Amino acid sequence: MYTQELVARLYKRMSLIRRFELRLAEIYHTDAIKSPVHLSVGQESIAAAVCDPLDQGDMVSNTYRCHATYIAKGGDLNEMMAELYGKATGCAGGKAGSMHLVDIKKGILGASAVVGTTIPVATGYALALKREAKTTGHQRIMVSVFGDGGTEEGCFYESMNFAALHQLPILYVCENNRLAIHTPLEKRWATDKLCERVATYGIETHKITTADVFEVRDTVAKAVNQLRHAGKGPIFLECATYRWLEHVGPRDDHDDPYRDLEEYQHWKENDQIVRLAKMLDAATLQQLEDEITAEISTAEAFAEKSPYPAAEELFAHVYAN
Ligand SMILES: Cc1ncc(C[n+]2csc(CCOP(=O)(O)OP(=O)(O)O)c2C)c(N)n1
Repeated sequence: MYTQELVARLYKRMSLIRRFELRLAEIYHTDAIKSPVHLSVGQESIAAAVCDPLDQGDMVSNTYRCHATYIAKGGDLNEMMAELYGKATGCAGGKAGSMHLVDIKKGILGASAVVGTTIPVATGYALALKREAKTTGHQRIMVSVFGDGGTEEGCFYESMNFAALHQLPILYVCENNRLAIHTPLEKRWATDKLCERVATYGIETHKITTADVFEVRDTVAKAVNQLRHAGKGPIFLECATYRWLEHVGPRDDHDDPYRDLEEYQHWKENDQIVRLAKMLDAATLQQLEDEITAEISTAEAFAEKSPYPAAEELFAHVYAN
C-alpha cells in the first residue's frame, strides 16, 4: 500500500532522531554537551510524519523539545551537534543550546523554553506568509508544534482566534504525551476534549490516537494541500504520543511514581520504528543504519573539533541590530 521509498524515508528520519538522541544520552555524562536536553525518544513518528509532506520553504516552529522536528525538517546535523556542544559552528553560534535549534534556510523558525510562547510567534509568521503569497503567488505553510502543556497558556487561545479570524495558512500540531513534566493530564484538565475546544473557534480539527506514522503523514499531507491551495486555514491536529525518557535529561525514569508502566508498555509495543523496520528488506535496513551511523559520527567529530565562540561574541545577537 505504501511505496518502499516512503517507508525507507520515514524509517530513516525516525531512526536518525532516536539514534542521535540515544547517542546524546550516552555522552551526556561527559559534559561535552553544554545545555539541558529534552529528548523525544518514543515520539519520533509525529515529527517525521509532520515534516515529510512539507517543502523546504515551509516553516516549522517548536518548543524546547525540538530535536525531532529539527532533524525531520532537514536541519543540519553537524550544526545541531555543535550547538549542543556550545561551539561557534553551532546553528545558533553555540550560545543557545538544545532548546533553541534554528535553521532558517531549512525552514526551522526556532524554538523557546517558555511554554506556549512559540505559538503566537508562529501565528504571526503565518500572517506574514499569507501576505507574502499575494506578491509571490506561492503559499508557504507554517507548522506550529507544541505539547499538551502549551495549550494551557492563554496565548494559545488568542492565537487560535486570530488565526481562525484571518484564515491563516498554519497547521497547529499538539504532541499530546499526556505529561507536563511529572503531572499527567488527569490532574490538569477537567476534560480531554481538546479538539472540541479548538473547534469552537471555527477551526477544522483532527485527532489521531495511534501515532501511526502513515496516518499522521496522510492527514498532514491533506492539510498542507488545503492550506496551500484552498486558502483556508488554520487546521489543528492533535497526535497522541508518549515520552519514554525523563522530562529533561538522558535518564529512563520509569521507576518514578508519576509513571504508569502499563502505559509505557503499550507505547513500546506500538513503536513505529520497529514496525517500519519489518516492512524493509534486510539490505535496505542495513544501508539506512550505516548512513545514520556515519551521519552521527561525522556530526560528533565536527562538534569536537570546532572552536568555542570567541569572548567578544558574548554580547553579539543579544539585541536586534
Ligand atoms: C510559561 C512557562 N511555564 C512553566 C514552565 C515550566 N515548564 C517547562 S516544561 C513544562 C511542561 C510542558 O509540557 P508540554 O507542553 O506538554 O510539553 P512536553 O514537555 O510534554 O513536550 C513546564 C510546565 C515554562 N518553561 N514556561
